[in-house]
Amino acid sequence: MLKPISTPTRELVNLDGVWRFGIDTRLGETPWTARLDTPLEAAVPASYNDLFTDPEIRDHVGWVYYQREVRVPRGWSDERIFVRFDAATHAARVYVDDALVGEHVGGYTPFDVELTDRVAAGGSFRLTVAVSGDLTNETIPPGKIEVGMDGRQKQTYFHDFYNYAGLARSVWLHSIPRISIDDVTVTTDFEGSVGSVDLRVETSDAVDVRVRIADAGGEVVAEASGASSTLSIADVVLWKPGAAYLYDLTIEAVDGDRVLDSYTLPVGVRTVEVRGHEFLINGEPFYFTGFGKHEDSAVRGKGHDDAYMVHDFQLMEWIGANSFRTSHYPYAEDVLEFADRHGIVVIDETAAVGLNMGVVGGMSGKPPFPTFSEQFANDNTRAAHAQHLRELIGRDKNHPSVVMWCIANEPASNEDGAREYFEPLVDLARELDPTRPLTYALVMFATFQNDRIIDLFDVVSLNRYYGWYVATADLPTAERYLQGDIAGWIERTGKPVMMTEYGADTQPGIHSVWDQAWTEEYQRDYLAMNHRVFDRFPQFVGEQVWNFADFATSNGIHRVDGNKKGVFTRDRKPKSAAWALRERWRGLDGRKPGADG
Ligand code: GCB
Repeated sequence: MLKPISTPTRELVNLDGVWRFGIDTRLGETPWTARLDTPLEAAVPASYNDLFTDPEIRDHVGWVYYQREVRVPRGWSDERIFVRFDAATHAARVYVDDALVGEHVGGYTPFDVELTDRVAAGGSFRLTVAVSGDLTNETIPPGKIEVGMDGRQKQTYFHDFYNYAGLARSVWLHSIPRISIDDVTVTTDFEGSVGSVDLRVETSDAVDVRVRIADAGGEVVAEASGASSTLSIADVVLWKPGAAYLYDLTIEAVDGDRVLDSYTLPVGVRTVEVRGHEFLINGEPFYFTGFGKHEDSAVRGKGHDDAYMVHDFQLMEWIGANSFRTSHYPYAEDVLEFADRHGIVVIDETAAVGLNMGVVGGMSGKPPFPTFSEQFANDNTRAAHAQHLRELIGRDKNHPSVVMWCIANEPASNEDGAREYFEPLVDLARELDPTRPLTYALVMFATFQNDRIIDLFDVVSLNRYYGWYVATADLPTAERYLQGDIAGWIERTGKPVMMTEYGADTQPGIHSVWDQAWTEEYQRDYLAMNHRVFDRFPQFVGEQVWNFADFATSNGIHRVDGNKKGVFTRDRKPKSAAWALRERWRGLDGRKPGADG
């Protein structure tokens, strides 16, 4: 699905701002049929949960309603008209005046609803959106709704970050021409100094297609015609980690000399490949440094915010991070575009976090009932997961920054049924994108002895907390565990191994001369121990610390005002460990610490 942009044939109107807001229990049966009878207003984009002081709103189970009036531009009478939600977490129903016009399930991928026959150019309409943050065993991510002793519904889930909901990304009204470019898939390669850009363009009707590529200075360097074509770029400038270079690809649907539709997107020429133990970008071994992140900030929750985005990338550059994982859901497209422009490498993760009943069993890892069963991750869950994968890859396939898909975080890959559940999803991902490696982030209970699915994937991504959840504050023991664990994976798989999570909760301001959990020194020493071990393995391809910043979680006795494993605080102040990481990472330039060249 193409992102709405402004081109010579397309226009868009941003609908962000303050919308009327209410929760279903305080509105009538069909609240969309009139002006919402509510004193509340909510900011868009923002999760609604932390905007209000009322606990009934914060932890509401059921639908919430957003509403505003929208005016359609006068000049759009010959155009097709759509409303686009960059995300509605986790499900949405869209109403124009009194009518339901569209629905969507999945909280982190965009969707369009066509309004062409419902609205008139120059006219206005009432746009109401019902959004539900509910999670069940058949949603991605999964959750559970229980009814408490007082009769209240309560949402629980199998991940620690707070289940923020609402319209956390932008909303647009946009137009496209009647005959349109519907999709494009870009694959790039190079040989010597010649780059190649392979294109598959989909159009609404059988029309002629012309394409051209301009370099960063605007000069056209390649042209072709036809819906499928391969363009060559002489003296290509590659997109590289830390040294982004983007060409502009312009696609036109034409009738003779008449341009019916025109669309421009940035293209980076680069290759990604896994070979033996190596992760190669442009044929060169790449070593990941960086973080698992969250879209999370005070008041906004998961609301996208350009200022936070810019600042987070600045801090990543300051610390020498060359990459991050979109843990644990697809991030706003603006973030990937920023990464494209700034040469930051992205592991793009689905929202499939918590497919693991073992986590309910605590550190024993014993599931109360099987994860892959009618009761939990069943065929409908997998269908939702498949649909989510289609939408994620459909949205992000053309971003040069995205070098790998992460299909799930910490699934019960050690349990019966894991293979049956994941094999079709892996096949689907490879069919949707044959060019990028696949991975999943491995939970501690999934060991090199008992995991059942690693052979389906390309990279071993370990989430390991030796020295925190296991061997707490005992780094000598933790070091031995970690050493054996990594060695076991290398020996079993022959694949590249990296760490996608390692971290220690740290309360800034607590200090100790001894190894004490929660102190700033312990976070540093814990990371240093991990790094010592990583550096012993030439097959090790990267380190992403958990987490970039402290983040909000649901209530629980394991968390004090959220998860504190951030290297930065929630308001992005560095803890001591930040300087230690900076010291290690700056200047590595994608090379393994200690590696030559
Ligand atoms: C994990 C999860 C992550 C948690 C983290 C923790 O394994 O993948 O979502 O936040 O551990 O801090 O416990």
